[in-house]
Amino acid sequence: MIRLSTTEADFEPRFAALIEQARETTAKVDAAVSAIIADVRANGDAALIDYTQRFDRWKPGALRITDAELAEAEASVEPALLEALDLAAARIEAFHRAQMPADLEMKDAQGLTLGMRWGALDAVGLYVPGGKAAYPSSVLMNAIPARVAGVGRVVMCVPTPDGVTNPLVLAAARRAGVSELWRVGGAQAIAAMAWGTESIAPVDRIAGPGNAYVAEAKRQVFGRVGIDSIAGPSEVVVIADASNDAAHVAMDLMAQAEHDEAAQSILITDDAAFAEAVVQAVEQALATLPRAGIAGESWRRHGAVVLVRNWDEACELTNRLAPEHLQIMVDAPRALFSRIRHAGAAFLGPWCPEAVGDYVAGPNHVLPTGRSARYASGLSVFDFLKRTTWVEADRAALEAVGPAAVALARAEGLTAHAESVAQRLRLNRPT
Ligand code: HSO
Ligand code: ZN
Repeated sequence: MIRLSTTEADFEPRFAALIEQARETTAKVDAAVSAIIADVRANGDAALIDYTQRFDRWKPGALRITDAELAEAEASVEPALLEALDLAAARIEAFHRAQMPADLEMKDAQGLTLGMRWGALDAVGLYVPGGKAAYPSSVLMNAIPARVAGVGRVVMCVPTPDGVTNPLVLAAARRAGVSELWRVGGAQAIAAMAWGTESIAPVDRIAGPGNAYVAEAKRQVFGRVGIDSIAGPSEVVVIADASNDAAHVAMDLMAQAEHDEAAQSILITDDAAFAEAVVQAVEQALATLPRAGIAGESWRRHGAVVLVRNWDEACELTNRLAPEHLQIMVDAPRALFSRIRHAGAAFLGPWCPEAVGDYVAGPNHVLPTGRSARYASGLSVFDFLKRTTWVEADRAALEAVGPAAVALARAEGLTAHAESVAQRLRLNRPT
Protein backbone atom coordinates (compact mmCIF):
# COMPACT_ATOMS: atom_id res chain seq x y z
CA MET A 1 0.00 0.00 0.00
CA ILE A 2 1.31 3.44 -0.77
CA ARG A 3 0.49 6.72 0.94
CA LEU A 4 0.35 9.79 -1.29
CA SER A 5 -0.36 13.42 -0.51
CA THR A 6 -1.03 16.13 -3.08
CA THR A 7 1.05 18.52 -0.94
CA GLU A 8 4.22 16.50 -1.53
CA ALA A 9 6.72 17.59 -4.17
CA ASP A 10 6.95 14.13 -5.75
CA PHE A 11 3.18 13.57 -5.80
CA GLU A 12 2.78 13.80 -9.58
CA PRO A 13 5.33 11.15 -10.59
CA ARG A 14 4.16 8.82 -7.81
CA PHE A 15 0.48 9.21 -8.76
CA ALA A 16 1.36 8.70 -12.43
CA ALA A 17 3.21 5.52 -11.45
CA LEU A 18 0.13 4.32 -9.55
CA ILE A 19 -2.01 4.82 -12.65
CA GLU A 20 0.47 3.05 -14.88
CA GLN A 21 1.09 0.17 -12.47
CA ALA A 22 0.71 -3.16 -14.28
CA ARG A 23 -1.75 -5.34 -12.40
CA GLU A 24 -2.33 -8.26 -14.67
CA THR A 25 0.19 -10.85 -15.71
CA THR A 26 -1.47 -12.23 -18.78
CA ALA A 27 -0.02 -15.61 -19.62
CA LYS A 28 0.85 -16.08 -23.27
CA VAL A 29 -1.71 -18.63 -24.36
CA ASP A 30 -2.54 -17.56 -27.93
CA ALA A 31 -0.99 -20.61 -29.63
CA ALA A 32 -2.63 -23.08 -27.24
CA VAL A 33 -5.98 -21.34 -27.74
CA SER A 34 -5.82 -21.33 -31.54
CA ALA A 35 -5.08 -25.08 -31.43
CA ILE A 36 -8.14 -25.66 -29.24
CA ILE A 37 -10.38 -23.57 -31.52
CA ALA A 38 -9.13 -25.45 -34.60
CA ASP A 39 -9.77 -28.79 -32.85
CA VAL A 40 -13.34 -27.84 -31.91
CA ARG A 41 -14.02 -26.64 -35.45
CA ALA A 42 -12.72 -29.92 -36.87
CA ASN A 43 -14.03 -32.41 -34.31
CA GLY A 44 -17.04 -30.73 -32.68
CA ASP A 45 -18.60 -32.47 -29.69
CA ALA A 46 -15.89 -35.15 -29.59
CA ALA A 47 -13.29 -32.43 -28.97
CA LEU A 48 -15.46 -30.92 -26.22
CA ILE A 49 -15.72 -34.27 -24.45
CA ASP A 50 -12.01 -34.81 -24.86
CA TYR A 51 -11.10 -31.45 -23.29
CA THR A 52 -13.55 -32.00 -20.44
CA GLN A 53 -11.81 -35.28 -19.67
CA ARG A 54 -8.44 -33.60 -19.82
CA PHE A 55 -9.13 -30.33 -17.97
CA ASP A 56 -12.13 -31.15 -15.75
CA ARG A 57 -11.02 -34.73 -15.02
CA TRP A 58 -14.24 -36.58 -15.85
CA LYS A 59 -16.08 -37.93 -18.89
CA PRO A 60 -19.48 -36.33 -19.41
CA GLY A 61 -22.26 -38.67 -20.56
CA ALA A 62 -24.14 -35.76 -22.08
CA LEU A 63 -22.94 -32.22 -22.65
CA ARG A 64 -26.31 -30.58 -22.11
CA ILE A 65 -27.62 -29.99 -18.60
CA THR A 66 -31.24 -31.19 -18.52
CA ASP A 67 -34.23 -29.48 -16.92
CA ALA A 68 -34.41 -32.36 -14.44
CA GLU A 69 -30.81 -31.74 -13.39
CA LEU A 70 -31.57 -28.04 -13.03
CA ALA A 71 -34.58 -28.74 -10.84
CA GLU A 72 -32.54 -31.15 -8.74
CA ALA A 73 -29.76 -28.60 -8.27
CA GLU A 74 -32.29 -25.96 -7.29
CA ALA A 75 -33.91 -28.29 -4.75
CA SER A 76 -30.54 -28.66 -3.03
CA VAL A 77 -30.22 -24.89 -2.41
CA GLU A 78 -31.37 -23.37 0.88
CA PRO A 79 -34.76 -21.62 0.45
CA ALA A 80 -33.42 -18.38 1.97
CA LEU A 81 -30.72 -18.28 -0.71
CA LEU A 82 -33.29 -18.86 -3.46
CA GLU A 83 -35.30 -15.96 -2.06
CA ALA A 84 -32.21 -13.78 -2.14
CA LEU A 85 -31.64 -14.80 -5.78
CA ASP A 86 -35.27 -13.95 -6.56
CA LEU A 87 -34.99 -10.51 -4.99
CA ALA A 88 -31.74 -9.83 -6.87
CA ALA A 89 -33.18 -11.10 -10.16
CA ALA A 90 -36.35 -9.00 -9.84
CA ARG A 91 -34.39 -5.83 -9.08
CA ILE A 92 -31.86 -6.38 -11.88
CA GLU A 93 -34.70 -7.06 -14.31
CA ALA A 94 -36.63 -3.93 -13.31
CA PHE A 95 -33.60 -1.66 -13.76
CA HIS A 96 -32.66 -3.16 -17.12
CA ARG A 97 -36.27 -2.94 -18.34
CA ALA A 98 -36.14 0.78 -17.61
CA GLN A 99 -33.05 1.03 -19.86
CA MET A 100 -34.89 -0.13 -22.98
CA PRO A 101 -34.60 2.62 -25.57
CA ALA A 102 -37.36 3.95 -27.78
CA ASP A 103 -37.21 3.85 -31.58
CA LEU A 104 -36.63 7.14 -33.33
CA GLU A 105 -38.62 8.63 -36.22
CA MET A 106 -38.44 12.16 -37.62
CA LYS A 107 -39.68 13.96 -40.71
CA ASP A 108 -37.33 16.74 -41.76
CA ALA A 109 -37.82 20.00 -43.63
CA GLN A 110 -36.96 18.39 -47.00
CA GLY A 111 -39.72 15.83 -46.51
CA LEU A 112 -37.62 12.73 -45.80
CA THR A 113 -38.69 10.48 -42.99
CA LEU A 114 -35.73 9.14 -41.03
CA GLY A 115 -35.75 6.49 -38.39
CA MET A 116 -33.72 4.26 -36.15
CA ARG A 117 -35.15 0.96 -34.96
CA TRP A 118 -33.76 -1.18 -32.14
CA GLY A 119 -33.76 -4.95 -32.41
CA ALA A 120 -32.48 -7.79 -30.24
CA LEU A 121 -29.74 -10.22 -31.22
CA ASP A 122 -31.04 -13.70 -32.14
CA ALA A 123 -28.73 -15.74 -29.92
CA VAL A 124 -26.12 -14.96 -27.30
CA GLY A 125 -23.65 -17.12 -25.42
CA LEU A 126 -22.72 -16.54 -21.80
CA TYR A 127 -19.58 -17.93 -20.34
CA VAL A 128 -19.63 -18.64 -16.60
CA PRO A 129 -16.32 -19.59 -15.05
CA GLY A 130 -16.04 -22.58 -12.76
CA GLY A 131 -13.65 -22.67 -9.84
CA LYS A 132 -13.11 -19.70 -7.55
CA ALA A 133 -14.99 -17.14 -9.64
CA ALA A 134 -18.23 -19.12 -10.17
CA TYR A 135 -20.51 -16.29 -9.14
CA PRO A 136 -24.29 -16.84 -9.33
CA SER A 137 -24.67 -13.05 -9.17
CA SER A 138 -22.74 -12.77 -12.45
CA VAL A 139 -25.09 -15.27 -14.10
CA LEU A 140 -27.98 -12.92 -13.27
CA MET A 141 -26.03 -9.84 -14.39
CA ASN A 142 -25.20 -11.35 -17.79
CA ALA A 143 -28.34 -13.28 -18.63
CA ILE A 144 -31.08 -10.92 -17.43
CA PRO A 145 -30.13 -7.97 -19.69
CA ALA A 146 -30.06 -10.36 -22.66
CA ARG A 147 -33.56 -11.63 -21.90
CA VAL A 148 -34.88 -8.14 -21.23
CA ALA A 149 -33.43 -6.95 -24.54
CA GLY A 150 -35.50 -9.66 -26.23
CA VAL A 151 -32.80 -12.17 -27.18
CA GLY A 152 -34.62 -15.39 -28.08
CA ARG A 153 -31.85 -17.89 -27.35
CA VAL A 154 -29.54 -17.45 -24.37
CA VAL A 155 -26.93 -20.18 -24.23
CA MET A 156 -24.73 -20.69 -21.19
CA CYS A 157 -21.52 -22.68 -20.91
CA VAL A 158 -20.06 -23.58 -17.54
CA PRO A 159 -17.16 -25.89 -16.73
CA THR A 160 -17.77 -28.80 -14.37
CA PRO A 161 -14.49 -29.52 -12.60
CA ASP A 162 -14.58 -33.17 -11.42
CA GLY A 163 -18.16 -33.39 -12.65
CA VAL A 164 -19.47 -30.86 -10.14
CA THR A 165 -21.44 -27.70 -10.95
CA ASN A 166 -22.26 -25.07 -8.34
CA PRO A 167 -26.05 -25.59 -7.74
CA LEU A 168 -26.52 -21.89 -7.02
CA VAL A 169 -25.11 -21.07 -10.46
CA LEU A 170 -27.69 -23.42 -12.00
CA ALA A 171 -30.50 -21.94 -9.90
CA ALA A 172 -29.46 -18.45 -11.03
CA ALA A 173 -29.42 -19.58 -14.67
CA ARG A 174 -32.95 -20.90 -14.33
CA ARG A 175 -34.19 -17.66 -12.81
CA ALA A 176 -32.41 -15.54 -15.38
CA GLY A 177 -34.20 -17.39 -18.19
CA VAL A 178 -31.18 -19.10 -19.76
CA SER A 179 -32.53 -21.30 -22.55
CA GLU A 180 -29.69 -23.85 -22.89
CA LEU A 181 -27.00 -24.92 -20.44
CA TRP A 182 -23.89 -26.83 -21.47
CA ARG A 183 -21.24 -28.34 -19.24
CA VAL A 184 -18.37 -27.12 -21.32
CA GLY A 185 -15.64 -24.78 -20.11
CA GLY A 186 -12.51 -22.98 -21.23
CA ALA A 187 -11.48 -21.88 -24.70
CA GLN A 188 -13.33 -24.89 -26.12
CA ALA A 189 -16.64 -23.47 -24.86
CA ILE A 190 -15.97 -20.16 -26.60
CA ALA A 191 -15.04 -22.01 -29.80
CA ALA A 192 -18.22 -24.11 -29.61
CA MET A 193 -20.47 -21.08 -29.14
CA ALA A 194 -18.77 -19.13 -31.93
CA TRP A 195 -18.52 -21.90 -34.54
CA GLY A 196 -21.12 -24.40 -33.39
CA THR A 197 -20.79 -28.17 -33.04
CA GLU A 198 -23.17 -31.04 -33.83
CA SER A 199 -25.14 -30.29 -30.67
CA ILE A 200 -24.47 -26.63 -29.90
CA ALA A 201 -25.81 -24.17 -32.48
CA PRO A 202 -23.63 -21.08 -32.91
CA VAL A 203 -24.54 -17.75 -31.28
CA ASP A 204 -24.12 -14.15 -32.46
CA ARG A 205 -22.40 -12.62 -29.46
CA ILE A 206 -20.50 -13.98 -26.46
CA ALA A 207 -20.35 -12.31 -23.05
CA GLY A 208 -19.03 -13.20 -19.63
CA PRO A 209 -15.77 -13.34 -17.70
CA GLY A 210 -13.17 -16.09 -17.74
CA ASN A 211 -9.52 -16.99 -17.27
CA ALA A 212 -6.66 -16.13 -19.64
CA TYR A 213 -7.66 -18.94 -22.04
CA VAL A 214 -11.27 -17.79 -22.21
CA ALA A 215 -10.22 -14.16 -22.70
CA GLU A 216 -7.82 -15.10 -25.51
CA ALA A 217 -10.46 -17.33 -27.13
CA LYS A 218 -12.91 -14.42 -27.11
CA ARG A 219 -10.29 -12.26 -28.83
CA GLN A 220 -9.73 -14.94 -31.46
CA VAL A 221 -13.41 -15.52 -32.31
CA PHE A 222 -14.16 -11.78 -32.43
CA GLY A 223 -15.47 -10.90 -35.88
CA ARG A 224 -17.11 -14.28 -36.33
CA VAL A 225 -19.21 -13.25 -33.30
CA GLY A 226 -19.41 -10.10 -31.21
CA ILE A 227 -17.86 -10.13 -27.75
CA ASP A 228 -18.23 -8.05 -24.61
CA SER A 229 -15.18 -6.37 -23.12
CA ILE A 230 -12.34 -8.44 -21.72
CA ALA A 231 -12.61 -7.95 -17.94
CA GLY A 232 -9.49 -7.15 -15.92
CA PRO A 233 -9.07 -7.29 -12.14
CA SER A 234 -11.61 -5.38 -10.07
CA GLU A 235 -10.99 -1.93 -8.58
CA VAL A 236 -12.59 0.67 -6.32
CA VAL A 237 -11.94 4.29 -5.41
CA VAL A 238 -13.55 5.45 -2.16
CA ILE A 239 -13.77 9.21 -1.64
CA ALA A 240 -14.58 9.67 2.06
CA ASP A 241 -14.51 12.48 4.60
CA ALA A 242 -13.69 12.14 8.29
CA SER A 243 -17.34 11.86 9.31
CA ASN A 244 -17.33 8.23 8.13
CA ASP A 245 -16.76 5.10 10.16
CA ALA A 246 -13.18 4.03 9.39
CA ALA A 247 -14.09 0.35 9.79
CA HIS A 248 -16.84 0.62 7.16
CA VAL A 249 -14.49 2.29 4.68
CA ALA A 250 -11.82 -0.33 5.40
CA MET A 251 -14.29 -3.13 4.67
CA ASP A 252 -15.35 -1.44 1.42
CA LEU A 253 -11.67 -1.43 0.38
CA MET A 254 -11.28 -5.08 1.39
CA ALA A 255 -14.49 -6.08 -0.44
CA GLN A 256 -12.72 -5.24 -3.67
CA ALA A 257 -9.32 -6.53 -2.57
CA GLU A 258 -10.67 -9.99 -1.70
CA HIS A 259 -11.63 -10.58 -5.34
CA ASP A 260 -8.11 -10.98 -6.60
CA GLU A 261 -4.47 -10.32 -5.69
CA ALA A 262 -4.45 -8.03 -8.73
CA ALA A 263 -7.49 -6.02 -7.53
CA GLN A 264 -6.94 -2.40 -6.51
CA SER A 265 -8.52 -0.41 -3.67
CA ILE A 266 -7.82 3.30 -3.28
CA LEU A 267 -8.98 5.68 -0.55
CA ILE A 268 -9.08 9.41 -1.29
CA THR A 269 -9.67 11.62 1.76
CA ASP A 270 -8.98 15.16 2.97
CA ASP A 271 -8.17 14.16 6.54
CA ALA A 272 -4.79 12.65 7.52
CA ALA A 273 -5.98 11.24 10.85
CA PHE A 274 -8.97 9.57 9.17
CA ALA A 275 -6.65 8.09 6.55
CA GLU A 276 -4.53 6.51 9.29
CA ALA A 277 -7.65 5.23 11.08
CA VAL A 278 -8.73 3.48 7.86
CA VAL A 279 -5.25 1.99 7.36
CA GLN A 280 -5.41 0.58 10.89
CA ALA A 281 -8.93 -0.71 10.36
CA VAL A 282 -7.74 -2.50 7.22
CA GLU A 283 -5.08 -4.30 9.27
CA GLN A 284 -7.75 -5.30 11.77
CA ALA A 285 -10.04 -6.55 9.02
CA LEU A 286 -7.19 -8.55 7.49
CA ALA A 287 -6.69 -10.30 10.82
CA THR A 288 -10.15 -11.85 10.56
CA LEU A 289 -11.11 -12.14 6.88
CA PRO A 290 -11.08 -15.70 5.49
CA ARG A 291 -9.70 -14.36 2.21
CA ALA A 292 -7.03 -12.25 3.97
CA GLY A 293 -4.37 -13.95 1.86
CA ILE A 294 -5.79 -12.55 -1.38
CA ALA A 295 -7.05 -9.26 0.08
CA GLY A 296 -3.79 -8.58 1.94
CA GLU A 297 -1.74 -9.24 -1.17
CA SER A 298 -3.93 -6.91 -3.24
CA TRP A 299 -3.73 -4.20 -0.56
CA ARG A 300 0.05 -4.47 -0.18
CA ARG A 301 0.77 -4.56 -3.90
CA HIS A 302 -1.84 -2.20 -5.33
CA GLY A 303 -3.62 -0.39 -2.46
CA ALA A 304 -3.25 3.36 -1.99
CA VAL A 305 -4.32 6.10 0.38
CA VAL A 306 -4.34 9.54 -1.21
CA LEU A 307 -4.55 12.67 0.92
CA VAL A 308 -6.03 15.68 -0.90
CA ARG A 309 -6.41 19.35 0.07
CA ASN A 310 -9.98 19.61 -1.23
CA TRP A 311 -12.67 17.78 -3.21
CA ASP A 312 -11.64 19.47 -6.46
CA GLU A 313 -8.42 17.53 -6.27
CA ALA A 314 -10.34 14.36 -5.38
CA CYS A 315 -12.48 14.73 -8.53
CA GLU A 316 -9.51 15.42 -10.77
CA LEU A 317 -7.57 12.40 -9.49
CA THR A 318 -10.63 10.15 -9.73
CA ASN A 319 -11.20 11.20 -13.33
CA ARG A 320 -7.60 10.27 -14.09
CA LEU A 321 -8.04 6.88 -12.43
CA ALA A 322 -11.37 6.24 -14.22
CA PRO A 323 -12.20 3.51 -11.69
CA GLU A 324 -14.54 0.60 -12.25
CA HIS A 325 -16.34 1.39 -8.96
CA LEU A 326 -16.53 4.71 -7.13
CA GLN A 327 -17.94 5.27 -3.64
CA ILE A 328 -18.62 8.89 -2.68
CA MET A 329 -19.01 9.30 1.06
CA VAL A 330 -19.01 13.06 1.63
CA ASP A 331 -21.66 15.69 2.32
CA ALA A 332 -23.87 16.23 -0.73
CA PRO A 333 -22.37 13.33 -2.70
CA ARG A 334 -24.41 14.17 -5.82
CA ALA A 335 -22.71 17.54 -6.18
CA LEU A 336 -19.34 15.82 -6.18
CA PHE A 337 -20.63 13.07 -8.50
CA SER A 338 -21.70 15.68 -11.05
CA ARG A 339 -18.00 16.50 -11.50
CA ILE A 340 -16.97 12.88 -12.14
CA ARG A 341 -16.65 12.15 -15.82
CA HIS A 342 -15.06 8.70 -15.75
CA ALA A 343 -16.30 5.86 -13.52
CA GLY A 344 -18.02 2.57 -14.35
CA ALA A 345 -20.53 2.76 -11.50
CA ALA A 346 -20.94 5.14 -8.56
CA PHE A 347 -22.34 4.53 -5.08
CA LEU A 348 -23.45 7.62 -3.23
CA GLY A 349 -23.51 8.22 0.49
CA PRO A 350 -22.41 6.33 3.60
CA TRP A 351 -25.22 3.77 3.33
CA CYS A 352 -24.33 2.52 -0.10
CA PRO A 353 -21.43 0.06 -0.02
CA GLU A 354 -20.34 -1.16 -3.45
CA ALA A 355 -21.30 -4.73 -2.49
CA VAL A 356 -24.96 -3.71 -2.66
CA GLY A 357 -24.36 -3.06 -6.35
CA ASP A 358 -22.61 -6.40 -6.79
CA TYR A 359 -25.78 -8.23 -5.81
CA VAL A 360 -29.09 -6.49 -5.36
CA ALA A 361 -29.20 -2.80 -6.31
CA GLY A 362 -30.20 -3.40 -9.94
CA PRO A 363 -27.55 -1.78 -12.19
CA ASN A 364 -25.07 -4.20 -13.72
CA HIS A 365 -21.92 -5.33 -11.94
CA VAL A 366 -20.10 -6.15 -15.16
CA LEU A 367 -18.15 -2.90 -15.48
CA PRO A 368 -15.20 -1.40 -17.35
CA THR A 369 -11.86 -2.10 -15.62
CA GLY A 370 -8.28 -0.93 -16.11
CA ARG A 371 -9.22 2.73 -16.79
CA SER A 372 -11.44 1.71 -19.71
CA ALA A 373 -14.25 3.70 -18.03
CA ARG A 374 -12.69 6.58 -20.03
CA TYR A 375 -14.39 5.16 -23.13
CA ALA A 376 -16.56 2.21 -22.07
CA SER A 377 -19.62 1.48 -19.95
CA GLY A 378 -20.97 -1.39 -17.89
CA LEU A 379 -23.01 -4.22 -19.37
CA SER A 380 -26.60 -3.25 -20.18
CA VAL A 381 -29.43 -4.09 -22.55
CA PHE A 382 -27.50 -2.17 -25.23
CA ASP A 383 -24.97 -5.02 -25.39
CA PHE A 384 -27.75 -7.27 -26.67
CA LEU A 385 -29.45 -4.80 -28.98
CA LYS A 386 -28.50 -3.36 -32.32
CA ARG A 387 -29.89 -0.55 -34.46
CA THR A 388 -31.18 -0.44 -37.97
CA THR A 389 -31.60 2.99 -39.46
CA TRP A 390 -34.16 3.62 -42.19
CA VAL A 391 -35.12 6.31 -44.69
CA GLU A 392 -38.37 6.89 -46.55
CA ALA A 393 -38.59 9.44 -49.35
CA ASP A 394 -41.18 10.43 -51.93
CA ARG A 395 -40.56 12.19 -55.21
CA ALA A 396 -40.63 15.67 -53.66
CA ALA A 397 -38.15 14.65 -50.98
CA LEU A 398 -35.80 13.11 -53.56
CA GLU A 399 -36.07 16.30 -55.63
CA ALA A 400 -35.06 18.30 -52.56
CA VAL A 401 -31.89 16.36 -51.64
CA GLY A 402 -31.09 14.29 -54.76
CA PRO A 403 -29.13 16.90 -56.74
CA ALA A 404 -26.57 17.20 -53.93
CA ALA A 405 -26.17 13.40 -53.88
CA VAL A 406 -25.69 13.44 -57.69
CA ALA A 407 -23.04 16.13 -57.42
CA LEU A 408 -21.13 14.26 -54.70
CA ALA A 409 -21.38 10.92 -56.55
CA ARG A 410 -20.00 12.47 -59.74
CA ALA A 411 -17.17 14.06 -57.77
CA GLU A 412 -16.31 10.60 -56.42
CA GLY A 413 -16.39 9.16 -59.94
CA LEU A 414 -19.22 6.79 -59.07
CA THR A 415 -21.46 7.05 -62.10
CA ALA A 416 -23.99 4.36 -61.16
CA HIS A 417 -24.50 6.06 -57.83
CA ALA A 418 -25.15 9.35 -59.58
CA GLU A 419 -27.42 7.80 -62.20
CA SER A 420 -29.52 5.89 -59.65
CA VAL A 421 -30.59 9.28 -58.35
CA ALA A 422 -30.40 11.33 -61.53
CA GLN A 423 -32.55 9.00 -63.63
CA ARG A 424 -35.29 9.21 -61.08
CA LEU A 425 -35.08 12.98 -61.18
CA ARG A 426 -34.75 12.93 -65.00
CA LEU A 427 -31.78 15.24 -64.76
CA ASN A 428 -29.58 15.68 -67.79
CA ARG A 429 -26.78 13.18 -68.11
CA PRO A 430 -23.20 14.51 -68.17
CA THR A 431 -21.82 14.69 -71.71
N1 HSO B 1 -17.27 -6.72 -7.87
C1 HSO B 1 -17.24 -7.67 -8.97
C2 HSO B 1 -18.54 -8.42 -9.13
C3 HSO B 1 -18.89 -9.38 -8.03
N2 HSO B 1 -18.73 -9.16 -6.73
C4 HSO B 1 -19.47 -10.61 -8.13
C5 HSO B 1 -19.19 -10.18 -6.05
N3 HSO B 1 -19.63 -11.08 -6.90
C6 HSO B 1 -16.91 -6.94 -10.27
O1 HSO B 1 -17.70 -5.84 -10.48
ZN1 ZN C 1 -17.47 -7.68 -5.86
